[in-house]
Amino acid sequence: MNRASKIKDVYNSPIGHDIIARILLQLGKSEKLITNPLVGNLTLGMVEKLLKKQLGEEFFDAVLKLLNTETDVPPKSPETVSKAWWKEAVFYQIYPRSFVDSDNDGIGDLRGIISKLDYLKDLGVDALWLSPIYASPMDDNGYDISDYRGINSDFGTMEDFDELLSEVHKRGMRLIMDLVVNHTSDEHEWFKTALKDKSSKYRDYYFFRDGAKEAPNNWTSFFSGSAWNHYEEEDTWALHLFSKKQMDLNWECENVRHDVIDMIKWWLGKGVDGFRMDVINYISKEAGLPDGNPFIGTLMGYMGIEKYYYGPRLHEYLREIRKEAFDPYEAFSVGETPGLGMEMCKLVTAEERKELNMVFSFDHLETPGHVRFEDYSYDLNYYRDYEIEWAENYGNNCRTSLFYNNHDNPRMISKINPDGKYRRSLAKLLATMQFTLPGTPFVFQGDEMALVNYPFKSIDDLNDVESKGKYGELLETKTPEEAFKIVLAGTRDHARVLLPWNENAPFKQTPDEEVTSFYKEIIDFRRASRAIIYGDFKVHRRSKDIFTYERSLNGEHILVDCNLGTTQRKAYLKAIGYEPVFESGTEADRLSAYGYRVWRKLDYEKP
Ligand code: TEU
Repeated sequence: MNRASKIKDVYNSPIGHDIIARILLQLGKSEKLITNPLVGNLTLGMVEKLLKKQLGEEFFDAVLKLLNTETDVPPKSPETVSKAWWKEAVFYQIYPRSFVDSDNDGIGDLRGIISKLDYLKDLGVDALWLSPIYASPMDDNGYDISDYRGINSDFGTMEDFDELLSEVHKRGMRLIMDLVVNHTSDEHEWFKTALKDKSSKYRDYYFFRDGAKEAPNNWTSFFSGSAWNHYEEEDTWALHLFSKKQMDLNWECENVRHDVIDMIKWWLGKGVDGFRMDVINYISKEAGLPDGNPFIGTLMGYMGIEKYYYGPRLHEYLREIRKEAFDPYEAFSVGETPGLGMEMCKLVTAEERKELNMVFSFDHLETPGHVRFEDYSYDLNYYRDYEIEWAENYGNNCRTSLFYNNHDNPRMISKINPDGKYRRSLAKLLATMQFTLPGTPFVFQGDEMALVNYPFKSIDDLNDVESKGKYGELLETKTPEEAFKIVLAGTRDHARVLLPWNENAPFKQTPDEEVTSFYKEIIDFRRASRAIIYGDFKVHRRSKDIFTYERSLNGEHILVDCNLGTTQRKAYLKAIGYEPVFESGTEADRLSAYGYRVWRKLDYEKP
């Protein structure tokens, strides 16, 4: 690609599609802007001339560099979906710090998780994902690891972990851990040695720049401020994309890759079934760590992100980890890949590519043109369109992850509609879609209780390093009240409050038993349906607040009818020869607010 390339050709290339789709998403614009012939036939050079003032000098250099880095195209989608346990499984994410506090010290722990394994088994969970439990100073609640082979004493001991793993397996469940290898804590031995001894083998494990008078580039941290720490005494700088205590590992260094692979094999050797891989798409940085493009940095909110979110050696590193560590143990991998579009995700997860099994993409978690730190009403019509896009285009050799909450986001029910009278209906509507759409469901702890956001009163109530950084940044231009209001809308702490079943939980929102029972029933229903797990997907209706779709395989047909809003809607009436299996209301011809109906074809005989 070059400046003579037409917009339509760029949009038709995998990486070009993702880059343009991301820009449109951030701007809240429709793809119609690009697909109309007038714009589509413009060359990049023409657009550069027209928008030079807005885009700045090197915008197209940055875009073309990214475009031309990737020379592969995603493999074609095969006719059918291959079988795998992780396509049939329902996963459940546990954030150990707030799940179950068995010793009443205010922090969840491993023995608490053990005490809830029967509950999780009964709910229908097949696999657990544990957020980090390793030794850590807890600057980012464990995503800052100081010893990959140690257990944080807040959570318990290695013996507790061994017991947890054994009890999980006894119940026929699996357990995946959180692999955080884009960075380590600054209290990790590797970093402490590297900082003190420039001749140490660990010096090359990180990004140090000696003797510079100012930060080596303009990159900013996800947790506010520069992405560089300055060490006066050692006259050096070191890179951290996240908190000041989370130091980026240099994956160009072969010893880093070797030590990470060793560590992965050590955990897999203990019987762990796989890993969720934290910001794994950030591990390959553009050589020389060049300045980020100002237009892109402003648009994305993070300067420099285009220099590392889909780096030049990403696929090579992922293949190496897969071949050396995961494949020998037939271990499962799901990468956390913020910012990757669908085509990039295909290149990272298509089965033939032998990189990751699945990824978490996050573009469905905010309505286009909005950001997490913004108090707005999330539009489920966007969620519908996003899930249809992935169901129809991600391919049978790739597997969508289905989730609407995690430990990094406010609770989805509150984002859609904070009016308590809709809490139960919304919880069940979200579950209906999560357990009948094509893909693998990931339940976040408390989804099955219909949990909502917490009414924090002040910044002092918050624990999250990201939120505190954001608050400090906002105070430069806003009053404390204005700054807190913005942080409250998006703080990750909403998802990290001690669950209400704990004696000392600050939040006595009663778990909704009816919702929990619904989760059990619909998870059970999904488990018995090959059409849902492996079947086709067909849209029957998609209009304002309406989403009606059908799943089918070998004569089994499941039809799902949803009302995505609060106004009563006409139900789908063409379900002749079907029987209702789940329904939120009794009037066959309509759907109540956030109503749903799941039908099963009558004449189907299970093989
Ligand atoms: O999160 C990375 C990530 O996608 C979010 O942190 C996002 O980049 C950020 O909130 C800006 O929108 C992973 C973990 O899930 C998160 O808990 C950690 O804080 C982070 O990486 C660093 O390890």
